[in-house]
Amino acid sequence: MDEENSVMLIAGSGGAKSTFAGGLLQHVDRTSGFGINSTIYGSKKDYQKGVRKRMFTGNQYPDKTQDGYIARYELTGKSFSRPATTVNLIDLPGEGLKAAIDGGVDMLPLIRQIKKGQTDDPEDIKTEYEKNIKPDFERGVSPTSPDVWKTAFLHHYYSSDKAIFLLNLYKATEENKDIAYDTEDIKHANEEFTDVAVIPIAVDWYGYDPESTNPGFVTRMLRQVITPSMRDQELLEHLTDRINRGSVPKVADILNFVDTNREVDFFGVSVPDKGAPQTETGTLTADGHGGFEVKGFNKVIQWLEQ
Ligand SMILES: Nc1nc2c(ncn2[C@@H]2O[C@H](COP(=O)(O)OP(=O)(O)OP(=O)(O)O)[C@@H](O)[C@H]2O)c(=O)[nH]1
Ligand SMILES: [Mg+2]
Repeated sequence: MDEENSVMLIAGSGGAKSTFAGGLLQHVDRTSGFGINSTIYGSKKDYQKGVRKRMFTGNQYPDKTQDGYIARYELTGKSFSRPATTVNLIDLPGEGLKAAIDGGVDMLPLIRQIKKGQTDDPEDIKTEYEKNIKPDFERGVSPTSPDVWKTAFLHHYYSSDKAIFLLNLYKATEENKDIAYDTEDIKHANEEFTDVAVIPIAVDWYGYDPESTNPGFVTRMLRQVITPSMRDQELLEHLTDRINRGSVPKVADILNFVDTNREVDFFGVSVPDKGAPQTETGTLTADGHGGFEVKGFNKVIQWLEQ
């Protein structure tokens, strides 16, 4: 592995990558002793205007990512026990994503190719990325070819040592949007990475607060003893009770997979919609300090530190 504690975020189109990026930043900004050094590769406009400004000034969810960017978050701070942790969020443009990740006409989905060992050799991918792709990214130019995005994605995948599968519950269950990965991909990643977490986002839509202190200290301690991995058993039960296998089989499969594969970590986050869980307003929930609310990102930091 190239980097000490490098984390890759995996999510498809509309998978809440931008919202997660803004939410993590907000959490860190609000927590004393932590900091983020962010470096943006590719479209700075997508990130600065489409994510930062929309969320931090407009109190709205991010714009749909247009040209694509890679946000590299380096977590710093004296409270952070692993100062070299970096999180890479690759937000491909919708079109590029369609071709590169969801699979074009003759192409197996990218993540599926990884599992089948059908991608180019990781060393060749790295060389190609460093030599022919990275310079443009650094100049703020996003690739226009799906193949180039594909190489950028694969390079980060192969050089990370932890992976987060982000699961946007709002898009996947309310809008029935396809997820770019399935349980087989998570299983494969679990063999390849030192740590894998499935993180549902938009749990506010299910009326769940990841920071609530239920079900009580003793129960939580007991559960911690039984399942030492980082998992929110209450969230798992909460979602399993409410998510219908008939209407969203892929999400139900993932929940079931996580339930039986205890080494996969599982906990939720949200950047709550002001109207959740009743109505979708597209406006973020005010935090009473002139900003927006974020929930559960303390767990993300804990997970990054483990
Ligand atoms: N209620 C709620 N909705 C969310 C949350 N996170 C994401 N969403 C919804 O999901 C939508 C898509 O999120 P984005 O962050 O734009 O997803 P993305 O992966 O960056 O999407 P593209 O860049 O367009 O591929 C948002 O506009 C919200 O409607 C959340 O925590 N709570
Ligand atoms: Mg985006």
